[in-house]
Amino acid sequence: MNRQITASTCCYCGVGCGVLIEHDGERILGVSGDPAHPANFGKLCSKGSTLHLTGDLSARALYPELRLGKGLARTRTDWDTALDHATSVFARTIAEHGPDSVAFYISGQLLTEDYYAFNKLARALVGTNNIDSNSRLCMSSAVVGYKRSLGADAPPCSYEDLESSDCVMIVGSNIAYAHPVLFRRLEEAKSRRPQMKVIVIDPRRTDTCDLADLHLAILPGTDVALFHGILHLLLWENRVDRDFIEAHTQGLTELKQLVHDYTPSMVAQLCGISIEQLQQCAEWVGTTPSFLSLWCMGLNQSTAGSAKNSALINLHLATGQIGRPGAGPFSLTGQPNAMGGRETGSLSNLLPGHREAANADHRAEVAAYWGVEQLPASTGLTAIELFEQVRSGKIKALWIACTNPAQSMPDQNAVRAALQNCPFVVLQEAFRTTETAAFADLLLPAASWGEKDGLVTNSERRISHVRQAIVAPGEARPDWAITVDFAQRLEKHLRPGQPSLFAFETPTQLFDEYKQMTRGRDLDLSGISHGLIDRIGPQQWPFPTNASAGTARLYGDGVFPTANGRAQFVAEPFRAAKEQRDAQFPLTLITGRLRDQWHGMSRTGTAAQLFGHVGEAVLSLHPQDLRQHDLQPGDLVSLKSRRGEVIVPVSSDDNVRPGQAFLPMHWGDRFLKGGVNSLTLPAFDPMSKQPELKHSGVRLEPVQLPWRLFALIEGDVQQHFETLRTLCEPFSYVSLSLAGRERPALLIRAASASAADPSLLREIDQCLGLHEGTVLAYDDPRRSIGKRVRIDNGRITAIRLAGETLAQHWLQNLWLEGRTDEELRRWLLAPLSTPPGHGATSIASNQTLCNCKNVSQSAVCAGIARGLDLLGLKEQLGCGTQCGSCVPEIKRLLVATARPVAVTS
Ligand SMILES: Nc1nc2c(c(=O)[nH]1)N[C@H]1C(S)=C(S)[C@@H](COP(=O)(O)OP(=O)(O)OC[C@H]3O[C@@H](n4cnc5c(=O)[nH]c(N)nc54)[C@H](O)[C@@H]3O)O[C@H]1N2
Ligand SMILES: Nc1nc2c(c(=O)[nH]1)N[C@H]1C(S)=C(S)[C@@H](COP(=O)(O)OP(=O)(O)OC[C@H]3O[C@@H](n4cnc5c(=O)[nH]c(N)nc54)[C@H](O)[C@@H]3O)O[C@H]1N2
Ligand code: SF4
Ligand SMILES: [Mo]
Repeated sequence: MNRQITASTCCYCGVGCGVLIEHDGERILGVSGDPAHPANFGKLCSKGSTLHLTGDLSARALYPELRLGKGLARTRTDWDTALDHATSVFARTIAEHGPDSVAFYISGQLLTEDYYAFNKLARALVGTNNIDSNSRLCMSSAVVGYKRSLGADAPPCSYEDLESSDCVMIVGSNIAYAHPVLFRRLEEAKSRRPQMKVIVIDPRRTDTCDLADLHLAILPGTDVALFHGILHLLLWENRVDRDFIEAHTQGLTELKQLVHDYTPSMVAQLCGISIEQLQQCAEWVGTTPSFLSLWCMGLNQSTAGSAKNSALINLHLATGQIGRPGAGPFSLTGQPNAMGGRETGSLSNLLPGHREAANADHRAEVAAYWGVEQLPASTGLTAIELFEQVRSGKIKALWIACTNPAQSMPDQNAVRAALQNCPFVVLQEAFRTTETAAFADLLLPAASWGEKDGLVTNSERRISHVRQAIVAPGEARPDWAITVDFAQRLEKHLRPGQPSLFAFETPTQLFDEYKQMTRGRDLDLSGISHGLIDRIGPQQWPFPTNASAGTARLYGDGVFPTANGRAQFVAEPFRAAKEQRDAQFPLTLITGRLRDQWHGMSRTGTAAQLFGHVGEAVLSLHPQDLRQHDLQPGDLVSLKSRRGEVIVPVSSDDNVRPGQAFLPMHWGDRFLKGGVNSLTLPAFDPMSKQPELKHSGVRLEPVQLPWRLFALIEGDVQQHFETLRTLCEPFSYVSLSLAGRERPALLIRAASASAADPSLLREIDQCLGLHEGTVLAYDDPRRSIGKRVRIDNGRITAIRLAGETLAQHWLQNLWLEGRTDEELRRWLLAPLSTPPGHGATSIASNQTLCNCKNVSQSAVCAGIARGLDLLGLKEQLGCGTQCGSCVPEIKRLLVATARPVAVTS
């Protein structure tokens, strides 16, 4: 076999790790960290290191598919027919209803060249600013924060600053899960310099707190009050940098008046922390030689997201902690190329090169460069507004690329109604399985990671090359090529006889045209090229023509890209989150990420191994709230908000505070009936227009769903997924997941108020292969109880329990261990399904803590019981020795099981 290695970049988070792809030109065989890449120096997290196990071909979109009417099925077509059809619908819609009747909704996961093509298409050719991206749900509050406080959308720091800082404040970021390789770098830095202080500000006690010297579990949404409270203390204790303030800032007088009222007692009470904690935090911030803050969605996804960002930056300006090693306000970027999106103008209010769509001079500059008469002056729609306009019928043709709004947008019932209502939905996707795919009139198969070529910018402004390793499967094409091909067809209608705006044949040509638009601007990339990155490695912008190296840190001279060169203090009062706890909805629902899943799971959800850590969507509640509702862990509840309902099992978790609940964001309607975002609200920040995905008012209602179903089927998981999900639609609770490693299986859990129709059960059995072959069966139709186990070559290959499912975990273990002993036969013939001698066993102990070395939680606990410490566990079990993502959790188990040791004097 012709094995080759291609150096590329991980397609998941904004850390932007370099990966070495091992492949044979057609298949990706393995991945490892690129030791030469300055973001990760060879490390990868549990997601990056399993990239080669994801992306099951049977889940991929391989051919264009078109349907010619709602309710019809899409059928395979060829690229010419597909794009000609799209062209004629777009041309007709624009002619009849004007350019603002169409819209583009794109993604922070596109490459820079893809973005550029989309921007030119929307703004220069179609003539609309209706081009927004999922970064609106992610980074737009940080964009506003940087721009109004510092003058430009530029994170000023480098990853090295994180390592050299004396005090790191992590706010609203679960970096241990969401940016694991950076967390690893921080861990190492702190172990080298234990005097380094780490403060974590998060309503939940996350794995990130493992590194914290101080954890402030503030009440959701109260960050602005906290930051003002810290500033209050800094000012009144004279721990500010007067010289810096004098020379490089403006606006402190007004802010000082505002924060006068944010007294320690008022702030402590409002935030739900102690005055001592607040004082400790302010003391560290005010006295440390270098102060760096890191933040992510806990600040941005808020109706006060812009205020939260600026209030945090205020602290850096007051202490002069910016532009120096180890210091600065450092926003973590979520998606791999959300930064590139911001640079190329991929939010409706922006234009390429950090320009503004509302600025007439900027529009004129861009129009002149593109050789068009003018750019549209009308305001473009932002994500939430855009889907509202789709629903109201104003947007009549919608082009979606590289995002799954029918999973990730808040208020899903409204979003699905919009998609249902839209006359023409185009979806450019790598996977045909997503929730949004169900609404697409035209599905265009996109090449995905490892199959396409272009540039991405990570959180520290570093541009890396995403290189193609293998050919795209089927007829999938790279995003830039799809967009350019469509644009070339559309310009024949909209600009007949004029020279093409889209004479691009390679991504390099797109980049070379784009980069000239950044010349002389804060982000100047004019010195960068694909070739340069290949020669000298990934570089941080600005990188002007003739530069020999990138720029590690901004604002070292105290000059900011504002009109008068001064940074701006922003004085905005604290405003509470939109939905406060009340009698009707007494809990605050927080949503966020898990360690091993990526967003809507189109990719990570194809690898059974990535379900080992967390296998299903479970609502975390404080033990006190469980007791109050008379619930046991594992019980199903109906979780209701003002917008929707989902049924989920509960778990007891004292990492959330009473009155709060946590649900992972990953489960859409495919994996969990209804999907998490049917609960969340569309309210958004007035400036950034970023929705408040982090806090919604919810309540728990008991449900009576006595009839249960559990099914497991080994083998081609994707083949069964859609069929079984559809068959299970009549049940109230439906949850799908994968399990196993070498021999993956699909798992289904469902519940219903009454027994399933026997004919439905027969269909499910047929799909599970339980209608023929060696099937052990027991039925008690009177009690609607049934058990079926299929055995092939002495191993369990399929299971179906109906009625009650007490034996599900026991059976799953038998399946995993490949056992079919006498116990199984005896259990099958017994009228109840309770497993022998077990009661209802829990799967929790089977949870895989260490994915790399496949070490379970129970093995780690047994090791701890034998007296092993972290080093011993690593040596004996191997856990935590590869990617290290599980180390915080192992440490937590060590602490939890620590026994008092007798001390002899
Ligand atoms: N494993 C994994 N990693 C990812 C992703 C993924 O899907 N999976 N997605 C990537 C993307 S696009 C993004 S945007 C990032 C997101 O990265 P993060 O923002 O770090 O992740 P989240 O879990 O969404 O939210 C972070 C924390 O905010 C806390 N929080 C909630 N409300 C508040 C509040 O009012 N104030 C404060 N201070 N904290 C609050 C939550 O409890 C949560 O722990 O992750 C990136 N990395
Ligand atoms: N409740 C709640 N909801 C949230 C959040 C939250 O914290 N809580 N976080 C929000 C945030 S920060 C974000 S960033 C969004 C993310 O939300 P989405 O953007 O919907 O997330 P993904 O599932 O990553 O969607 C990317 C899609 O692109 C497809 N894809 C992958 N590679 C390619 C490619 O090369 N080309 C094309 N064309 N397609 C490709 C994938 O299959 C996938 O379906 O979710 C938001 N929603
Ligand atoms: S931290 Fe993990 S997910 Fe993020 S870029 Fe690195 S390997 Fe990929
Ligand atoms: Mo994000």
